[in-house]
Amino acid sequence: MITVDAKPFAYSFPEDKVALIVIDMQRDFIEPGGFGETLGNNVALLQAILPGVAGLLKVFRDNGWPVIHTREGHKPDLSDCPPAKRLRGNPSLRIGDDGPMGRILIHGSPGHDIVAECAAIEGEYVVDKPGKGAFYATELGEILKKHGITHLIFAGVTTEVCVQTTMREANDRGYENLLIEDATESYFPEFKAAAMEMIRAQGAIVGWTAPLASLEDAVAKTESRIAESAG
Ligand code: C5J
Repeated sequence: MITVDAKPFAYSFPEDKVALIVIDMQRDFIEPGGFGETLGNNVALLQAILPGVAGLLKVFRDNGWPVIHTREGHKPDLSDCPPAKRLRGNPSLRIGDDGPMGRILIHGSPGHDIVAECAAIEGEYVVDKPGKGAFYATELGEILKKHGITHLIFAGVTTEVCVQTTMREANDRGYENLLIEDATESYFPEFKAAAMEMIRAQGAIVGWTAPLASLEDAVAKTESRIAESAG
C-alpha cells in the first residue's frame, strides 16, 4: 500500500489497483478563444493546472498504472444530447452551434480534443461521455472492472461539475477516491473550494483531497523502501 498525506486523513491505495481519471481537459474549456472563454470565463485559471495534471500523468506513466482520459461531447446529430441540456446556458452559443473551435462539444471538432499538454499516449483510454458524470452511458465501469481497480485518483475540470459528479458516481459504486488539489480547477475559485470541502466532509463522504507533492512524496518513499529491502 502507498499512503498519501491527505485531507481529511491519510489515503492509502494498493499499487496494482489504482487508476487515474483525468476529466475533460478539452481545448474548448481550457484554451483562449474556445467555448469557455467565449462565454466570459477566465480560462487562465484552468490553464494554471496544466503543470499539475502533467506531473500527475508522469507519476502514473512512470509506474505503468492505468490512465483514463474523458471528454464531454455529443454525436454530430445530437441524438445523445437531451434538449434539457442543450437549451440551458447561454442562448448565443449552445452545444452543437458553430463556435471558435468548430461545433461546440461535438465529437471530431477541434475544440472537443484534449489539450496537447495532457493528450493521451499509446495504451491510455479516452472515454467519450455525453453527461457530466463519466460513468453515465460510457464504458468506464467495464474498463475499471477489467483492470480490477478499487482506487481512483482524479484530476481535471471543472471541479464542481464533471469532476465532482464523476467522483460521486464512483463513490456510489464503491471506489475510494482521491482528488489532486492542484490538478483540478473551476472558472469560479469559490466553487472549487466548496466542492473540495463537500468531498472530504463527514469523514471523506465522497473522498479525499491532497496536493500533487503529497502523492509524489508517498510514491518516492515507497520506491526507496522497496529499493532498501531489495539491496
Ligand atoms: C465540465 C462543464 N467538464 N462544466 N463541464 O465540467 O460543463
